[in-house]
Amino acid sequence: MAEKILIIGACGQIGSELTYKLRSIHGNDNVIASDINYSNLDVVNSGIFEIVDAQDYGSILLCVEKHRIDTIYLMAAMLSATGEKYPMKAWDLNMSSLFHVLNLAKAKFISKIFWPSSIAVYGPTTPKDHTPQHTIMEPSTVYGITKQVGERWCEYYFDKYDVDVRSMRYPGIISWKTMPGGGTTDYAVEIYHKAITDGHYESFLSEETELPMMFMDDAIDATIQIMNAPAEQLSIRSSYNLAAISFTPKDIAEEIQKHIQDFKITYKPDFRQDIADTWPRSIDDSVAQKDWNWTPKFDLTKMTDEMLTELGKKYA
Ligand code: AKB
Repeated sequence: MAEKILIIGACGQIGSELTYKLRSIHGNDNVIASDINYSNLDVVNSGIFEIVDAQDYGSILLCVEKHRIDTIYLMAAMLSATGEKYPMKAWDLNMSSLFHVLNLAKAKFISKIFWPSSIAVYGPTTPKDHTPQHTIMEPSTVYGITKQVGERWCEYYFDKYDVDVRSMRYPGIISWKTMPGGGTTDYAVEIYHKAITDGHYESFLSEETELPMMFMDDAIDATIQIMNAPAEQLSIRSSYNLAAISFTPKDIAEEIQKHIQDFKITYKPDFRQDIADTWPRSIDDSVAQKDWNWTPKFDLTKMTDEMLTELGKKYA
């Protein structure tokens, strides 16, 4: 029997691309996309789609039983910037959805889980450069707290209940198909759109704010790689550090100017600057490299080429 996959949060930035990629690998009928609403019609119309409320155990269970789901990718979450505006909503969504999926696996309704963590697990007391896999973690955002606590629960469910849950700490993810929503790293997507449509971007982070980032194709490859890795190769059952590129708003603007000479950037840091200032500049992902052969394919130059080419077509 083919593996049946459910993606919760399939209308979002990463969930949508994961849906397309998993369907190309497993076939349309074996990958069920779901979300709380029909907010992304490209996803809704691309195959089987179900309305699932990630905060409602019964809603997820109904879908799992209807489609005989084996594996869940839980991509629904409230990100760092929105989480600071709605702390209790962020806590409720991010934690209850994780518990529901972990408990479905504990009760043997499903056999495997992917749950993304984030560089937001780190905080102001964490070493900022080449942040190691195991280090000080005192996150100061609600989102970061939910991800750190979530990691502890993932490891707990693996140790105590043998739940096969796999996770990685995504950096900021850059893509052209679906916009991100509510994150601190979102500027690195918006800047490409504005470069093409307006020739100008006002950055909400200061010019020297360096953060770990990754092109979507690498993030999707990493996700599929960790899910395909033999269980005995995975030494981390909380969440793996993952890295590709680190850059500042100034670096990305200079790269764009190689394609669009008169592109201008100005800087007006807002509350998201305070969040970014607590996160690492770069990440040491040597454990992921060793355990499941992780290596990224996109650097800033290659990513900028692809972003501007694809968005150029979109806005033509
Ligand atoms: C955010 O900015 O909140 C996210 C993340 C780094 O997890 N993109």
